[in-house]
Amino acid sequence: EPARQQYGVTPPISVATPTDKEVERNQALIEELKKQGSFEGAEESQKRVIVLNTLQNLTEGFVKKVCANKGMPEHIIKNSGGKIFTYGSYRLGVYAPGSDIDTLLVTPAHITRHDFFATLPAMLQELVPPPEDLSMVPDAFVPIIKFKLQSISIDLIFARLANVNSVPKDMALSDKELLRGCDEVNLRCLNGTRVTDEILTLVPKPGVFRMALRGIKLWAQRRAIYANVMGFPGGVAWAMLVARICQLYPMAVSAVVISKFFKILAHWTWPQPVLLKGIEDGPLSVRVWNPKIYPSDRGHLMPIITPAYPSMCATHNITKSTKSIIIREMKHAAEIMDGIMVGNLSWDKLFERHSFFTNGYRYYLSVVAAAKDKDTLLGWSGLVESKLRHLVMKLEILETIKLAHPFNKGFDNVHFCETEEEAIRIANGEIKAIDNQVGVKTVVTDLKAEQNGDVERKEYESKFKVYTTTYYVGLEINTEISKHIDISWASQEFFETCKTWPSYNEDEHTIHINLTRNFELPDNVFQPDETKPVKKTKKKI
Ligand code: 3AT
Ligand code: MN
Ligand code: MN
Repeated sequence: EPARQQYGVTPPISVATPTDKEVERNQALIEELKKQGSFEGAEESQKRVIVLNTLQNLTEGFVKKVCANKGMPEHIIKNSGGKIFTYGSYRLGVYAPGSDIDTLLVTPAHITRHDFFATLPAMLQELVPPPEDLSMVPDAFVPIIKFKLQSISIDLIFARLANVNSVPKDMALSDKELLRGCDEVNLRCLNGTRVTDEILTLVPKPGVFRMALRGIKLWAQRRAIYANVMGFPGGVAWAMLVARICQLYPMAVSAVVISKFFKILAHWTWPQPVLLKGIEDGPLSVRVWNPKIYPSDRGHLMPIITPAYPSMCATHNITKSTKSIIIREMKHAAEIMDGIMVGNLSWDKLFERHSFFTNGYRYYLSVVAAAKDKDTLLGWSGLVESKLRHLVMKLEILETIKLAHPFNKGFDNVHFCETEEEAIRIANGEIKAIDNQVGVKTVVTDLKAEQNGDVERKEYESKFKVYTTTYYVGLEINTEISKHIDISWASQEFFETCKTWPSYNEDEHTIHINLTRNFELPDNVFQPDETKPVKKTKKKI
């Protein structure tokens, strides 16, 4: 009986059971989520189970093979085990059609990360049907192998338990003693599963939590405030916020959780942290979030703390601007939810798309990363994206700027130029190649999608190509101080930050920033049903 037990660090606010009206609103929520495509079909979900099973079998085979190659005795080969865990949206049970499966392969101490990268890819290739688009990044912050199995994207990471000689199929990762002897990379890889597993044990009714989280995720995506790198909460942070509200209303249905979510969090006394349980000490000499000890932790504006040891802040990227945008959105949503709960509004109102470009700001910064080929730009634009919040923080310092609002994703283009000189001028921002206004042919693309059909069209083969990704920052100007916006200092500082990238090469990677007025925004930032702002003409007297 959930109400009897206290979930979280304070007693519940209410243990009331739902009213008929609330149950009705909750039914309508589920219908709307279905209509909006939040759920995957049963057949597709079944395929995920099969794929995970394949990976589990492969894991056991992999561990045996490595043991045998190392000449280990038969009983070790037989008993070493090996297990696939999941984390991310699949583990939380909030995956949508097309979501990847985030997986973690755990082995006993005698299998190494080197074995993982040296032996597993070839074993994957032997699967029938074989994986597609296999790639690996062994030296990433979280080393990873990525591929598609039966058209499901898989993120596969690895952890070795330094104090364990067998990983049986029924093993859990909850015991923090398992972390003893693990290095930082292994700790990072174990963290995702440990956090998601623990979140699920800290909510009174996992089913209620999941449906509410689906609603909050859809809302945050539509409002463009879902993106950890850009200074907004990511999937884990949104999940923890929903979990905290579930703790406070243990008997409520998801519709009520969503309505309380906005009411409570829009008025939260930040930087008081959101915690799902008391912060634990542990057996390792690793940092645990603690603003009393660490000045950088004191700097977190909206701390949301992961429950699994070692606790960390999942929202350290939030800046002054993104904080005020998140709170503004929550207040707006709280009003809509009042309307929905009394029956004056329907759920689709909550999930309305943002108006960042159509009715957002008069001035935007266009931050353009450019390179000559797609793969070079993928690395470079990723780096620029990861540093964008540093630009936002520099802009926040300026007295002329009230708010710097980063949009949560970039826009990719390829520009086909007649001459190399033209290509260089585009990369440097000396010609604005938007909407084919100059002689350059500009094509909208998506760097991360495999098929950029238009891009390889024959007629452009001989031309000079420039690939660009553009990020937008909306600016709210303090007109009382000055009408003139000087972004040169903030831009220069930002360029310097980007250029400290170890792979940076001035011949390959370029970046520039334009101040863009709303009516100058390119067509590709607008949806088909949206209208582009027009220039306000001064009335003639
Ligand atoms: P989808 O349903 O897959 O869109 P998700 O929440 O599963 O939603 P991801 O697969 O992108 O999202 O991420 C799953 C987890 O992996 C979330 C986070 O703990 C970790 N993660 C993702 N990207 C990064 C990153 N760049 N650095 C560190 N951890 C990351
Ligand atoms: Mn995922
Ligand atoms: Mn993923």
